[in-house]
Amino acid sequence: MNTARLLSFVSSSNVCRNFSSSSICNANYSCKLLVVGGGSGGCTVAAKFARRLNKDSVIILEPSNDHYYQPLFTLVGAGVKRVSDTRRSAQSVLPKAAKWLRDSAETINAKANVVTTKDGHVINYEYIVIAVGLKSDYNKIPGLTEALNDTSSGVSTIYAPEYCEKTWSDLQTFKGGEAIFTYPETLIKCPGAPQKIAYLAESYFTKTNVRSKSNITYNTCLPVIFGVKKYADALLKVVERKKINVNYKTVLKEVKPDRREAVFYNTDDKTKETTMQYNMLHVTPPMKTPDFLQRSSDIVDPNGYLTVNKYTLQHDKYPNVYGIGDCTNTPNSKTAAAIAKQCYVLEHNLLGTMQKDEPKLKYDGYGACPLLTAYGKCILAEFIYDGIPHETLPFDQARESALAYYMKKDLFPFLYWNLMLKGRYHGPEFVRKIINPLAK
Ligand code: UQ1
Repeated sequence: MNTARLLSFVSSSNVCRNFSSSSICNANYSCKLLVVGGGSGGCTVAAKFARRLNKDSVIILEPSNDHYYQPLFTLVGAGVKRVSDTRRSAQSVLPKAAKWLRDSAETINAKANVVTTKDGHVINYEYIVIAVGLKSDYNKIPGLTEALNDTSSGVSTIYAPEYCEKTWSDLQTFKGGEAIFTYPETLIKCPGAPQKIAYLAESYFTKTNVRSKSNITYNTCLPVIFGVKKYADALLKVVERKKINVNYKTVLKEVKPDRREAVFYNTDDKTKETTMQYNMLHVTPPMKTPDFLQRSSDIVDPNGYLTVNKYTLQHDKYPNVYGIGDCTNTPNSKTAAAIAKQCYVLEHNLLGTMQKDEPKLKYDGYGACPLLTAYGKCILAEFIYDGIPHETLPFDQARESALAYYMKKDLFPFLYWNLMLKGRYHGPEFVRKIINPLAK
């Protein structure tokens, strides 16, 4: 018996189960498909392949016990949902026919088809899907972590399950003054959310009669309000109606919670700084890919994003490596709707690769962003690569609608938990073909 088989035997024996410290019992696993990450992309892909391949062919590497439906965090911040509505146990969503290792990837040797884990296990794979997402990089902003952890600081973010309810309590305690909303100078997930929460805050302040005593400011690193012109034009009207001050190319640099001050720089001239007083500060933190990818220079670009073909989702160097979701370098908007479409393309292309065929399907860059503009109102942006609108519904989706709001609040979470995570939802293209057949 060679060492690898011996280790694998030991790991599955009772000897190993009786030791909780994995450093004593490093196991050696082998699988046909390793899925790294059990979030939206990882769970969906694992569900598809667990169904298609033989039992025990798929291993999912995911350290967290909880799975969150992050698109609802904005509505938690606005007091419409609770954070518990967004959470399910990983156990309940990960496919039963796959093996879940509660551990995270530490290194990858893509030439040798081996991943090592934080707990010291070794996983040999034939094919791998990397779906590790994006994480918040709070340390990039001095003072931010301290401010977020202080319950009375007035500083919060809807980008984390531990802080999105703080946004709601900050909205309720705000009695006027300066409310500031930020957008960082990195790629982020859901690029619409930083302004959605500003719009909902404005509506809430109007409802509680503090709007007339307050200024609302949205500071964004971007030179435009939104990357797709059709929706940007509509959003500028919302900004005007709500009298929100927008400062472009303006990025949060530091938070000084003891003085309730936020320091911003200008992207054209970083030495140009402005200090603003706040009573409430909503921060969209800078984001980066997890350390595992940052360390894996062989498979990522200089910013740490997995380098895949933007149409096929296959890695540009290693044909048995695929990527999905927020951690890849594809230039689409990082949203759950994008993952719904990507998983269909990935499924077919990876199956092709497994049969020694070329990847045939192409991801068109589809992404969707339900831009909440008030309680009960939403602009449902849908677009593909190069900012080209690609709408599903048979009316102009740049118009604010109540239907889109209820889809965002109730329909999309339902589709997510009941179909998408089970690998049975690929976005609204099939609906679009039926109800909007003449659209391009
Ligand atoms: C969508 O399909 C989806 O997946 C469940 C979302 O969840 C996050 C969305 O936000 C959006 C906008 C879509 C697109 C669907 C339709 C029907 C327009």
